[in-house]
Amino acid sequence: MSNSSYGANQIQILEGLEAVRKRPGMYIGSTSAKGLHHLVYEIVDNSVDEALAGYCSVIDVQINKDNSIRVLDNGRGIPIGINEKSGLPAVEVVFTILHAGGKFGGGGYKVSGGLHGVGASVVNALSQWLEVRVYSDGKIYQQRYERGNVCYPLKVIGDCELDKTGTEVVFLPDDKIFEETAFDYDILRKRLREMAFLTKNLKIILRDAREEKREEAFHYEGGIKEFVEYLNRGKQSLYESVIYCEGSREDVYVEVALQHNDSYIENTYSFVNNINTPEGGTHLEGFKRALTKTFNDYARKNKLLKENEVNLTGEDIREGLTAIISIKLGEPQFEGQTKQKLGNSEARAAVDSVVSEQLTIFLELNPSVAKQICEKAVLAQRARDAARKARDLTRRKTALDSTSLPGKLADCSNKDPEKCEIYIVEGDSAGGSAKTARSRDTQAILPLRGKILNVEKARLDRILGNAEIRAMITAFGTGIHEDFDISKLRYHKIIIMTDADVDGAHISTLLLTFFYRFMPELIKQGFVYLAQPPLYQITKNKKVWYAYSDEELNDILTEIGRDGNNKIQRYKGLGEMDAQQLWDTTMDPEKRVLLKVMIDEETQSEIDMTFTTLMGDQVEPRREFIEANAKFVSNLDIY
Ligand code: TSJ
Repeated sequence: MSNSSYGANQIQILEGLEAVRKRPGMYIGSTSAKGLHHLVYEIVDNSVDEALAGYCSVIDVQINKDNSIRVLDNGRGIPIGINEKSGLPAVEVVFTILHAGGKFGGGGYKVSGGLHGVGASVVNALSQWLEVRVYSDGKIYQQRYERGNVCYPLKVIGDCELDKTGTEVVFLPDDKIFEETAFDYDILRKRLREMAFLTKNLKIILRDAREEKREEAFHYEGGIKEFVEYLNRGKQSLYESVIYCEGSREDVYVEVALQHNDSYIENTYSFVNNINTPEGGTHLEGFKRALTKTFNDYARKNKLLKENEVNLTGEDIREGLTAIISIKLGEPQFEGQTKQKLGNSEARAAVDSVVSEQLTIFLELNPSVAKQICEKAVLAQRARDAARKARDLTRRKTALDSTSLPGKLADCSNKDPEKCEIYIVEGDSAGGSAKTARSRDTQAILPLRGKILNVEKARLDRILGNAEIRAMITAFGTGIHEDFDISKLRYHKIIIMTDADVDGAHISTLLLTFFYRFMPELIKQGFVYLAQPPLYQITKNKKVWYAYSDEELNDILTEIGRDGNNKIQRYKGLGEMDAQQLWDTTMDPEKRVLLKVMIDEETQSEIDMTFTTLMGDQVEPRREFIEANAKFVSNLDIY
């Protein structure tokens, strides 16, 4: 290689990686914690590709003491031979040349054959230092880079066993680029486990070598079949087996796993090239089309639907369904506002064809499973009819407006929704205090009796027949489901006020679940809040303090002195406060603290999973309830 050509290459390389350092967001989305963790996925994706190509079975990911990351795989090793075009070893090209068509630059992503290492140069550019070691031909090759710059040409640093092959990459994210450089084990855990589910037979090990040592291995021989089992854990499945379809059509590789449980909620997750597509797209359409058609055909043929009965809808068949659709294809096209919706029409046809063909066979071979699903769908169909009637009822009521407002509601006199708030209060006695305490002009009070219906465990007809839920729907004025109209909302603050105990937390979660499932816009547009009643009242020499946490209680006691003159009252419920206290601590807009409930679009699917686990039947996952609720609340921003 002549000096001049090496020089020209170097300049190009530096310009490429400099562009990445100038605008990191263009390449990894952001420089927040999210972008930081993205670096790991960019590297691991390459090892997963090697696994998909059939050459790698173990990927070992470690968070080192200094917050650097080591990824080690047992694949073939990034080729060390000279790349013709650049005259450099292929491994150096991978790390120093910005590959066109990176995931954020638009363009392609090849599943097999070439184009590996997309993203490796980006990670390199954004790392204080990065070292790569390739184990191949009984030798260990190494190269080091600092902020993307080559420290020395690729060199042999030692020997290894002849049959050992693989790639090892260690990198330390640049604290000049990232706002946050500490890795979160649980964030990596979630994505790596998902990758392991999506790539059967691949073992992914995750280790934390920092203070709190942790180590786990994710290895699912059943792949997405086990993913479905995992999602259905803690639920009663309708039948034993997870239904699995797999096949290729026109270079689209399709894998689908599904199983119904006895709930009424659908949980379908779709992936393209191992990346979640929360907005779905053609692959999901193909799946739904195949499912609807195959079950209707089967039900007709086997007289589970009579001639005079109408077809089952897709929704009927998907009631209680848990499903994973995972496809791999060469050039995914993403559409829609967020570019997250798959657009390739061949994906629709491929999923439809694979699922129709294999599901038909499965149903023929498993008539008892087929019958159970069809019978559940027929029940869903009937419930849907009943629900329509119930909904017509709420519809007529909203049309009549305030004259038909629920009797328990103490409405406010102001008619400007922007100024109005509604307190949804646990229990009649607290409701009574709240009615006395409130500012009548702008604050409405709706007391709820006891626990509200768990909407994750009831069909629509029962939900709409429930008095507490009907009261909320009519009070809000918005209608529900397809009738939902946010512009009719009568209060711009919907404030949930429950006791500060486990039951109160449970009621809050039930209410949030109802809003989330049936009126998600309320949450998305930021109209829902949680009131924060105090846990303690402290009195000393006729002065009064309120503490909203144990920590705050301590602070107050330290400040006023811990002596016999203190009287501490632990509030077990809202009912223990009189109207004045309730106003002072929880309702006075000048003094109160409200938590605003928000959904991060990104974590939407995670919340979906959280809700269904939370609200499922069985005891063990229930135990996690408080913890998960705390997590949900910690996802909320303090208003
Ligand atoms: F790209 C990278 F640096 F991010 C990276 C790549 C990081 C890690 C941890 C592993 C890898 C990687 C790449 N593991 N395995 C491979 N395989 C290849 O690059 C490879 C090997 C052989 C052949 C061949 O055709 O013989 C082709 C490729 C793409």
